[in-house]
Amino acid sequence: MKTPSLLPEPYKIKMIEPIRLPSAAERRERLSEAGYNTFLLRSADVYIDLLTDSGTNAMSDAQWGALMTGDEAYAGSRSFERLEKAVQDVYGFEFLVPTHQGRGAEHLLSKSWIKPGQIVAGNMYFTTTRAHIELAGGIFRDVIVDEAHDPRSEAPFKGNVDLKKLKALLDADSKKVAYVAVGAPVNMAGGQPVSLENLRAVSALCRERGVRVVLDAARAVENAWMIHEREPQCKDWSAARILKEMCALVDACTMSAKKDAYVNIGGFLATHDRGLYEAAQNLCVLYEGLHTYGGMAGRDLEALAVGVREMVQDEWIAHRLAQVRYLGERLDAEGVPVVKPFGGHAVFVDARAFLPHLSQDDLPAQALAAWIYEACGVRAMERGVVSAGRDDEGRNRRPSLELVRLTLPRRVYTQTHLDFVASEIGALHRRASRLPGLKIVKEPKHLRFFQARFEPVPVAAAASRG
Ligand code: PLI
Repeated sequence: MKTPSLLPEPYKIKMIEPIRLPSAAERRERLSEAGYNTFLLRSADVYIDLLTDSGTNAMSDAQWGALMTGDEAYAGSRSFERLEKAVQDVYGFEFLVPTHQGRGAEHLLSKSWIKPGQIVAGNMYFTTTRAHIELAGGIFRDVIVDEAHDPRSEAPFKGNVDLKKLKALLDADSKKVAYVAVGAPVNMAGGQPVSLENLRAVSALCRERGVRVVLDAARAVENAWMIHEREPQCKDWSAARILKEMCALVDACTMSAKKDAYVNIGGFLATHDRGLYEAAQNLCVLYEGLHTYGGMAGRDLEALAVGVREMVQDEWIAHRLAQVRYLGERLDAEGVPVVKPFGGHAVFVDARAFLPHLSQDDLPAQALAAWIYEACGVRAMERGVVSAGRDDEGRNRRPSLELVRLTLPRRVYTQTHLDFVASEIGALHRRASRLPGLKIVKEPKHLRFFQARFEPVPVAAAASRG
C-alpha cells in the first residue's frame, strides 16, 4: 500500500488551546459517569475531539477581525447586508433568511412547505432534518441508491438519489410529495457525495413534475470538491463554480453554517423562490428573531459573511479533503474497517466489522465510540441504531449501517494528532474480541442519541444472543 501523504496546511498557527490526555483510570471513570454516551462527556475530559465538525472549526484571522465590525442593530443591520451579498455571490440564491443554526432553517422550511400527510423524499435521512419533517406532519421516504447502505461498496457517488425510486414515488402521486430533499454529501452514509449528473437528473425530473428540490448545503463545498475530483467533466472546475451550478439546480437550500463556513454558530435558508422567502421570513420572527438577524449576533453575521467567501477557495477545501483521506488511509493501513471511498468531513469506522461478535441489539457503534474514548481519550460519535431512533409504532429503526464517525473539525488538528488517532484505534482493533456491547438504560423521546444513557453488556451475554 502506498504511504498516505498529506498536503501541508495552507495556514500557520497564531493561537493555541491546550489539551490534555486524562489517565486511563480517569477515562474509565468519566465514561461511566457519562452513561457511556460520548455526547455526555465534558470537553475538558477529551483529548482529541472528533465528535463533530459542527461549530468546532478554527476561524481565520479575517473572520476574527470581522467580528469587531458587527453591527448589532436589532433591525436592518449592515452585517446582514454583507451576509446577504456573500450568499448571493457565492451560492447564487437571491433571497436569504438567517437562522441560529441549520435546524432553525429546517424548521422554517418544513413548516412553510409541508402539509400534514405529505411525503418528503430524500437521499437518506439526517436526524434533525427528519425530526422537523415529522414535526410538521410530513413522512420521510428514503430514495438513496442501494450502494449507500453497503459499507464495502467503493462506488464514487454513494450519495446519489436512485432515480427509479424517486420516479416511482412521483408516479404514484406527485401532489403528495412536498419536496425532494437532497443532502450533498450524505452525512449518515459516510459523507458520500452526490454527482452533478445525478443532481441535474433529479432537478429535471422534479421540474417536469412540478415538485420542488431542496439542497441540504451544510457541507455542499465538500461535495463540490468531490465532484471536482471524481466527475471527469468537472476536473477543471473550481469549487466555487460547482457550488453555484448545484444551487442553480434546486429551489432552496437549508444551511448549517457551522460546517463549510468555518463559524461556530449560524445558519440560513436561502432560495430562488419569493413565496418561500416571504413565508420563512414571517416564521423567522416567531422562532428565530427578526429576519435580519435570525438568532445570530451582528458579529456572527460578519464572521459568516467572511467564511462563506473563504470556504470556496480551492486550496482550503483541497486540504480539508486531503486531511480526511490521510486519516482514512492511516486507519486502513492499521487494518481498521473503514467506509470507502473516504467522504468529505469524517472517516467512518464500520462497527459491525470491528466488533463482529456483537449483534445490532448490543449497539455496536455506540459501544465502539465508548471504547475508543476509554482507550485513548478520542471522542467519536455513533451513527447507527441509536441515532436512527424509533418509528411511529415505537420500534427501533434498524439501519444497515452501524458506523462510528471520526469527524475532523476544520483547521484544528495536525498530522501528529491524526497519527495518534490511527495508531490507538489500530491497537484497539487488535483486541476487539474482548470488547463488550451496551444496552440503553435511559432514553429521551426526541433525538435520543444526544442524551441517552447506557450500561455495558458483558461479552458472554452478547455472544449468546448474537
Ligand atoms: O446542527 P445544525 O442545527 O446547525 O444543523 C443540522 C444539520 C443539518 N444537516 C446536516 C447534513 C447536518 O450534518 C446537520 C448537523 N450535523 C451535525 C451536528 C453533525 O455533527 O453532523
